[in-house]
This record gives sequence, structure tokens and C-alpha cells, in this order.
Amino acid sequence: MIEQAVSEGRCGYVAIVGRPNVGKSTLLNHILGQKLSITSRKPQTTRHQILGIKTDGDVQAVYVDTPGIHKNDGRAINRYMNRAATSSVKDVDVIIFIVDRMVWTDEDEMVLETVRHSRCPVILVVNKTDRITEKDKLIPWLDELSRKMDFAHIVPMSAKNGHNVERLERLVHGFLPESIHFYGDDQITDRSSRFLAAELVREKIMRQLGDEIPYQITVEIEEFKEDGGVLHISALILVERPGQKRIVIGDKGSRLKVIGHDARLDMEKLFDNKVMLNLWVKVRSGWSDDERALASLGYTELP
Ligand SMILES: Nc1nc2c(ncn2[C@@H]2O[C@H](COP(=O)(O)OP(=O)(O)OP(=O)(O)O)[C@@H](O)[C@H]2O)c(=O)[nH]1
Ligand SMILES: [Mg+2]
Repeated sequence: MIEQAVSEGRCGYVAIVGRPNVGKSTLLNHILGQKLSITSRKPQTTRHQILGIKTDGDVQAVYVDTPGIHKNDGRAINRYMNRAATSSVKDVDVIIFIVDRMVWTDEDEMVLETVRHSRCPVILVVNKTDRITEKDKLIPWLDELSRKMDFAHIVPMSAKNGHNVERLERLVHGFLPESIHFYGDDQITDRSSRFLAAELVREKIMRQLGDEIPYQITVEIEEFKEDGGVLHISALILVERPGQKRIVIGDKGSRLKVIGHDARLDMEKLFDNKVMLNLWVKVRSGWSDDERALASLGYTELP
């Protein structure tokens, strides 16, 4: 629900970018204090831009979580994801560029090239510091990173345990211009409940299935209605091949049951409502490499 924006103060957009799996969505969720953007141990979990809005008094920061920038594997879905990520750095007031500990890959280099061409300040975040064992190597590494471009700040952080997240937020606030708030002060996202529900199902699929199949799957919400104080949600899981359908369903439906159970619990938390969730699995071959199929599934071109 979009509310009238009335407050004055400061407000601006903050893009969160980085290669896959560095912790962008985990950071957004930590900042918001709730799970809005899905996360998993697998790369390429986030597929769409998603706004997370945080209002602190007269300051409103509109964070844009993005898909990880990665080398295209040639499929239309990957092109879509990279476009969604790289376009996010245009028209923002500040960029948070996240890297994973003391690793620098070709994909980090691609991200660097993208942010270098933006005109706004870039804060570099070295995430997952809780997993750095050789702490004495961190300072020289930060020094090395500082030579890659003129970063506004470099912040070691742990999105998981929250170390330095508040400090990062304060630094971000310093770059937000004076402006009326673009969103209502209690609005947390631009995305619909249907979108968030589909994402939660996809998250459980990412977490329950092996390495290949999640990338061949998308989720569509067929029904989302309230009846007698209960949200009735039906989700269609689309796979590319019949063999994948069998795997998603599992032995006597066991895997689908776990996916449905876990997704329902998260939905009840997010929507603060009792949820009845029905899941269906269907084969729609070629959806991930077909521009028209992608558009009809909500992978729409950005303005
Ligand atoms: N130990 C540790 N793990 C983290 C931290 N931040 C994120 N993770 C883990 O890293 C994995 C990836 O996190 P995500 O937030 O999904 O990463 P992402 O950058 O959004 O990934 P994509 O959406 O695929 O681009 C998850 O298993 C997280 O729990 C951190 O600070 N410390
Ligand atoms: Mg993500």
C-alpha cells in the first residue's frame, strides 16, 4: 500500500551491489530488522531489484537490493539479472559495494567497473569479517582496496552478526540529500505481498535443492486472498523438465512438503497472519531463456 509522503527532512536512494553471494540481501534484512529479501548459500539468489525502505526520524533511506553481478551464462534470465543490477547504480545518491572478506575475483572487477562510472559516492564494504581468521591481514587488505578507486569510505562489516552495520547506516545518511520522503514512514518496500510470497517459496527451493535445479525454477502466485482471517495462497512452481518436477516433489511429496512448511512459517511472520499455502509444480520448458516467457513471469524490463 502506497501512502502519501508527507514528512520533510532527508531522503535518498542507496544501491547495494556486488557479485553473487557476498551478503547484499543479508545486509538489507539486517538494516530493516526483518526478512524482506531472500538469502541462501547459493549464488544468484536475488533475481530482481527490491526496495527496502528505512525511516529514522526525519531521514528516509531507500535501499535497492540487486542481483549479484556475474558473468553471463548466455541465458535471458542472466542478462535480465545483470541489467537489473547494473541499472541500479544510475540515479542513486550513494552506492554500497560489497566484497567477501579478502577475496577479489573477476566478477568483483566487473562490479568495480560498473560503480566507477557512476557519479555518486561509493562506500566499499568488506563483509563476513566474522569469518576472517587472519585478522592481521585485514588492515593491509583495506589499504590495497583503497587504491582500486577513490572510495568515500571502506567499512569492514558482518551483515550476519551486525558488526558495523549501524556505522554504515550513519555514513549512508551523511550522503542523503534534503528532500521530502518518497514513501510513507511506515512503508518498508515497493514490492507487493504476492511478489514477497513467491520469493519465500523460491528461497526454500534454493535451500532444499542441489546446485543446478534452483536456477531452472521460478514461482508464480496464482491465488492470494484473505478469507475468514486466513490468507489463502496458491503458488505454482515452474520447472524446465519433467525430471526436475519429480525432484522438487520428492519421495511421496516429502520435499514439496518441507518447502511448503518452511515457506508458510516465513509468510505468517512477514504478513502477521495465518496462512494456508498450496503448492503446485508444472513443467514449462524454456522459460528461463525466452524473453517473452520471462516478461509474462514478472521479469519485466526496467524503465
Ligand atoms: N559468516 C557470514 N555469512 C554471511 C554474512 N553475510 C551473509 N552471509 C551468508 O552468505 C550467504 C549469501 O548471502 P546473501 O545475502 O544471500 O548474498 P547476496 O549477495 O544477496 O547473494 P545474491 O542474491 O546471490 O547476489 C548466505 O548464506 C548468508 O547467510 C556475514 O557477515 N557473515
Ligand atoms: Mg541477494
